[in-house]
Amino acid sequence: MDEAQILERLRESVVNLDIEEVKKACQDALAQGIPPIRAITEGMAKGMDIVGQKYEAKEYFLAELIMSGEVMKEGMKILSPHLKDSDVKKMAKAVVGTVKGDLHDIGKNIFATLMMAAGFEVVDLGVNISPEQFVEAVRNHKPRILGLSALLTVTMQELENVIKELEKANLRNQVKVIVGGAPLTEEYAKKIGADAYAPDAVAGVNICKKWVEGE
Ligand code: B1M
Repeated sequence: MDEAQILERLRESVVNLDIEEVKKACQDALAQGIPPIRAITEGMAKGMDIVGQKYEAKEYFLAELIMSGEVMKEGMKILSPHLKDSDVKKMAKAVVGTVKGDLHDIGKNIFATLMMAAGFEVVDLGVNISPEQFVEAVRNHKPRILGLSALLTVTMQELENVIKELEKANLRNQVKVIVGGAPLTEEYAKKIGADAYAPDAVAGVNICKKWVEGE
């Protein structure tokens, strides 16, 4: 089976909400030497896009959204350990989390895993994190980078709230803030005063690497 067929199986297994098949396809991807990041971004994540389209078209409902999240997480369990590069030097600390009111964590988890693989020390706060909790974490962990994820148009505003709260606490100039998530844009990130917008997790990690390497 060639790479294109395995990537197609990865996509299909997510769309079909098939946990056993996603596990097999992930194992086959590794056995075939497909880079895990490709299996994630070109395989499973593309399947998630189709699930989203089916949800919008009312072919899928909340139960299917939940299930697709579980399927992708099972696949991530198999692929994530292979993203790690044991030779990487410790680069800097990053705190990451999904903003208040938002429970989507798959993109944020991919970003966190790739950051760790690149040598960053990552403190993952989880989902539904309030501006106050982000500020507390910045105060306690003193990271160089704060990574914020938002997947809903209704939670985008929370990104700005976090930045305002950092300003109030006089901590804004101590961290670089990077934001990511499907509804965001470069313009929006600029407007709310973030230091960077990442269209995907790989781009996000590259931006963070440049920041710390340039210091
Ligand atoms: Co939700 N959901 N969901 N959902 N869900 C979306 C986001 C939606 C677009 C589906 C749709 O209608 N097409 C829609 C949002 C519409 C909008 O606001 N514009 C939606 C909705 C409406 C909802 C609910 C409101 C549904 C309801 O209850 N009626 C509800 C809200 C719950 C809440 O958060 N309060 C809800 C719930 C859920 C589940 C919990 C069931 C589940 C999430 C499971 C989980 O995350 N553990 C879920 C899912 C699975 C989805 C879809 C299908 C897939 C999301 C995903 O994981 N994508 C999604 C449709 C879609 O996105 N196509 C949808 C794969 C992931 C790899 O992509 O997270 O975008 P993504 O991450 C990307 C980039 O954005 C970027 O890197 C990743 C790729 O490399 N990135 C970063 C993300 N964060 C980053 C941070 C960075 C850097 C890059 O640096 C810090």
